[in-house]
Amino acid sequence: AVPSAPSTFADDLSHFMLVYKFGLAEIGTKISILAEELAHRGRGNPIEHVLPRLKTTQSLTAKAHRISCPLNLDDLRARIRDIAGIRIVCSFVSDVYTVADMLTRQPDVTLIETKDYIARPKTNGYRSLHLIVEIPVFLSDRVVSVPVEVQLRTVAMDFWASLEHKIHYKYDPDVPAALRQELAAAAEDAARLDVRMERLHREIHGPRR
Ligand code: 0O2
Repeated sequence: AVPSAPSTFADDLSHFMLVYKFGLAEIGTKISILAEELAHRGRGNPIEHVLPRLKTTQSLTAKAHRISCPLNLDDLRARIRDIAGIRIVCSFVSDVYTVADMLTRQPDVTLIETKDYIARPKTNGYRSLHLIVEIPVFLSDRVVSVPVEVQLRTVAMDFWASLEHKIHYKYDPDVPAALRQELAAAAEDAARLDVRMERLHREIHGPRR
C-alpha cells in the first residue's frame, strides 16, 4: 500500500474548521425557522436579514497571532470563539432582544457569554448585542459542542457598522480624530433614529406579540 502523506498543519486546520461550518448551519437553520414562523404569525418578521460567516484560516491565524494564542488546535479551540459567526439584523431594538431570547431559550443552545454593546456602546459608537452560544453538532461517531458568535443589531446599527468597518480598514490603524468624532455623532443619530422608528411602529401596530 502507498503510505499516506503526513498531514500538515494546514490539513489539520481545514479539518478543524469543518465542525464550525456545521455549527453555523445548525444556528442558521434555527434562525430561518424563527424568521419564517414569526412571519406566519402575521405580525411581521423582526428579522431583516442574516449573514453567516466562517473565519478564513488566514484571519484565524492572524487573530491567534494578535492575541498571542499558540498555533495548535487545542489552544485555537479554547481561545478563539468567533470562528463561526452569524449576524442577525433586526428591524427594531426590542426585536434584537426578543430574537436573542428566543434563540438562547432553546434547550440545545447554551449561552456562554453576552456582550451588550447596545446598553453600553463602544467609545467609537459601535452598538450590537454579541452572544457566544454553544450548539451540539452530531458527527458520525461523536457529538461536539461548537461555539458560535451571534451578533444582533438593528438595520441602523448595521448601516453604521459597515461604514465604520470600511473607514477603519482604510485608515488602519489611525482614523483621523475629526472622522472619529463624526462617526461617533453618526452613531448617536442612528440610535435616535432607532428610538423614533420603533415609537412610530408601535403607534401604528402596537407592540409585537
Ligand atoms: P470580522 O471580520 O467581523 O470577523 P476581537 O475583536 O474578536 O479580538 P472580541 O472580544 O472577541 O475581540 O470581540 P467583540 O468585541 O465581541 O467583537 C468582535 C466582532 O464584532 C468583530 O469581529 C466585528 O465583527 C464586530 N465589532 C466589534 N467592534 C466593532 C467596531 O468597533 N466596529 C465594527 N464595525 N465592528 C465591530 P472582527 O474579528 O473584528 O471582524
